[in-house]
Amino acid sequence: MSRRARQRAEFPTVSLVGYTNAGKSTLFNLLTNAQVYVADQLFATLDSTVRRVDLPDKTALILVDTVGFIQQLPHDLIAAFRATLEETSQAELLLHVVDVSDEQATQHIEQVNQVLTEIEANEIPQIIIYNKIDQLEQSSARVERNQAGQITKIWLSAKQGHGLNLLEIALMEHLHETMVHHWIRIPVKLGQFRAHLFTLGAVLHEQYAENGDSLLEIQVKLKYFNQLIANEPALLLIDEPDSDSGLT
Ligand SMILES: Nc1nc2c(ncn2[C@@H]2O[C@H](COP(=O)(O)OP(=O)(O)OP(=O)(O)O)[C@@H](O)[C@H]2O)c(=O)[nH]1
Ligand SMILES: [Mg+2]
Repeated sequence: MSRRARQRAEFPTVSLVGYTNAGKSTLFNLLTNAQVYVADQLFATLDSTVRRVDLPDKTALILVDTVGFIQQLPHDLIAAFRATLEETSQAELLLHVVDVSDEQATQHIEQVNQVLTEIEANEIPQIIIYNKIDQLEQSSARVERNQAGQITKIWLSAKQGHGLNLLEIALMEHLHETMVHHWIRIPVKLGQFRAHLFTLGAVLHEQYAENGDSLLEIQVKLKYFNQLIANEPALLLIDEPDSDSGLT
């Protein structure tokens, strides 16, 4: 597996989407300390960019900066646009960046959502990022939550770095609720650990390797999965085994 594919398997992917010029790359740079090209022009970003981000609580994620969405995409940009779509449709979470100082903000949100529907990414959870609050007369960084208490909107300024902490909190909260689904290989000597996973109800399917190692398909909360990986260095992430001869 390539390093990128490996990281993909281990960490959840969060994709920055939004209308062109909304400030996606600026926010990407802020979160990753990267130096991705930012410009006050349409389509400053022509290809998607991928970096790992470690949140303050050590939760890791893969952040993807994408090509700006627009209703009538110029013909020569369609290829670049398609390449970035694949990243987007596989994301756990979308950060939908909006230039809140733009009079057309509401229409842009609708247009972006239309494109997301076209690429079958409309069911992925979304947090709306109202960016460029420094351009508003009076506004401070803040979050809005829905009735279930989940953060649905964040007001911030990517350029000034205001509200970055709120975005990090939103990501940590969201990812801690995210379930991960993996195949793992447990050496025979970690039998107790294997039993523990069964007790937790985390095991979907089990097979055995020739040497007696246990191959388990597990589903757990990401937060718990990170702890498992940290506490059991002998535990290996594996690709789904070919044969289906295992026990359930
Ligand atoms: N005032 C203000 N300007 C911002 C803010 N965030 C980004 N910008 C500016 O908005 C312009 C576009 O920023 P980018 O980050 O390149 O926007 P993008 O969404 O990546 O654009 P595309 O790649 O073309 O889709 C740049 O001039 C940024 O400096 C902000 O919080 N406040
Ligand atoms: Mg960009």
